[in-house]
Amino acid sequence: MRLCTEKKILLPVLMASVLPLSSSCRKAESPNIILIYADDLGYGDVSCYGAKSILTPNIDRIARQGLQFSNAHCTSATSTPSRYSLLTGEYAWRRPGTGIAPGDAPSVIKAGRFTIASLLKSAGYTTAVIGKWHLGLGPEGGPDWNGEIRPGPMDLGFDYNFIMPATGDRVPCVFVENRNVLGLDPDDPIRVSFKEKIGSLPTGRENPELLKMHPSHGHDMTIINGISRIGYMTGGTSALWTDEDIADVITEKAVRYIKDNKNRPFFLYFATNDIHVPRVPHPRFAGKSGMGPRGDVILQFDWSVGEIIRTVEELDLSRKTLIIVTSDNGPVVDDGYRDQAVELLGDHKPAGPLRGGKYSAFDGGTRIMFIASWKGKIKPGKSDALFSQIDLMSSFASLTGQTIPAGEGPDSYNNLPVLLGKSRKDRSWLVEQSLNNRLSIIKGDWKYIEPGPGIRIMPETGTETGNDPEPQLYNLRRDIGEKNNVARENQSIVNELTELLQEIRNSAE
Ligand code: NG6
Ligand code: CA
Repeated sequence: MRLCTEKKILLPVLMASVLPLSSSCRKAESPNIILIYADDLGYGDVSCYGAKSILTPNIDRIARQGLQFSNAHCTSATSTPSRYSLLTGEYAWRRPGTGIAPGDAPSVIKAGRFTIASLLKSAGYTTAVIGKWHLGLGPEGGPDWNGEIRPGPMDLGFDYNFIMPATGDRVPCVFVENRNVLGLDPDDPIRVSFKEKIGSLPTGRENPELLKMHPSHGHDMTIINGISRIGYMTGGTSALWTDEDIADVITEKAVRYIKDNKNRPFFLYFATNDIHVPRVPHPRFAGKSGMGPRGDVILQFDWSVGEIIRTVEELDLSRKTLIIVTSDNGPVVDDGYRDQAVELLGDHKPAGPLRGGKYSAFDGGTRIMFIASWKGKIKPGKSDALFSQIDLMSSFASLTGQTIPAGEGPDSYNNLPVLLGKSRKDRSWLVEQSLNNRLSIIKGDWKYIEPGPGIRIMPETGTETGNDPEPQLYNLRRDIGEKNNVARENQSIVNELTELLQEIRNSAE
């Protein structure tokens, strides 16, 4: 079928350089799409992006076979908003309630909303999410862990889901498969609270002697598998995950999914638990990096990537499969557990040359590793084009010949030529979100961080937040480390970017 995809243009003048895509009409294709989404993996955490003290041979291999981006961005410096924008094509800061979701949050994306999964489903794909969800489940008031979990990914275009509801450090520590907690014994129901202690399970605060990994900040509530978490839970004993096995379990599910669906177009959103805290590698990776658990789970993530690409190759699907490897936000060293990440970091720079990290308005928070590979279609190489994950929705629409319904994906633009390496043209601008919804905007060489109150360094994590009561302007081409604020000398650029940001803010449908 030959279809024309014409994405509604919100800011025609501003986005003119991205659109239209060779008159927006191209032959629809339906490669399998595997989106591997790491958690908290830094720009400098993998060897093809310059890491010296840690080797990631599988990621390096896919980078050599594909296109390695040096100027790609997620939309936010934390998980839930980045994932929200990735899946909906809408900036999370436009929607209240899209901040870091608690473990019992209701579905953050309203059931029935158009997502990347529903887009690909309408293009005839079978779709799945395997791994970290962190976008809430169930109705207002939260999910019924002991009954049917609805709404969930299946109400957002995913035919299959095998997920961790929130994060590894939040209760409940169970997998959800489609609409149910996996392995739950009805006689041992799950209860969860983020307000007060419930049940009789020990907590990290009261029984630190029971811990195999101690918190450095927060994370002192219910102990599961020797690790105290955020939140309290009781029951569900037979359903609890074992942290050491999470990578194996979800990677095996992903591999099985690829094998089972090898004969039809599929979309697999494989969102790993690695390298988020608590960092608990399988024994075969423990101690292997020399950098403690944080380094070990980078090796584990690399292994997961290797299993996926090996499966694709063995099934002879490389020419039919677009694989993307990227991360939800930048790196953090101490994110709440005493796991030696700080002590054993050595010379390693998790954010590479970038300043800040997870939570931060500096590029360390939101410029991420991004690799796209598709044998025979994407010419191996490097791209320094300014690219945003939020454009995946419209780019996939263009690829598969689909139209995005009016009002959906308002911030997603068709950037397929850049994704496929046919163009190196920068996105006209992009917006980054950090803590407290502070926004930054990048346009060409310039990055502007809006002023506002707030702490400069997070005491718990040591992250430079990028918060400043003064406007900040950096020339990223000359100063990738955002060291010299040149706002005063370039008032007209500050004015231009302030206005542009305001215009974008006001441009919601
Ligand atoms: C923070 C947690 C942090 C991590 C983060 C979410 C504390 C003190 N810190 O609130 O450990 O869980 O939320 O990370 O509780 S994210 O990558 O999923 O956004
Ligand atoms: Ca994250």
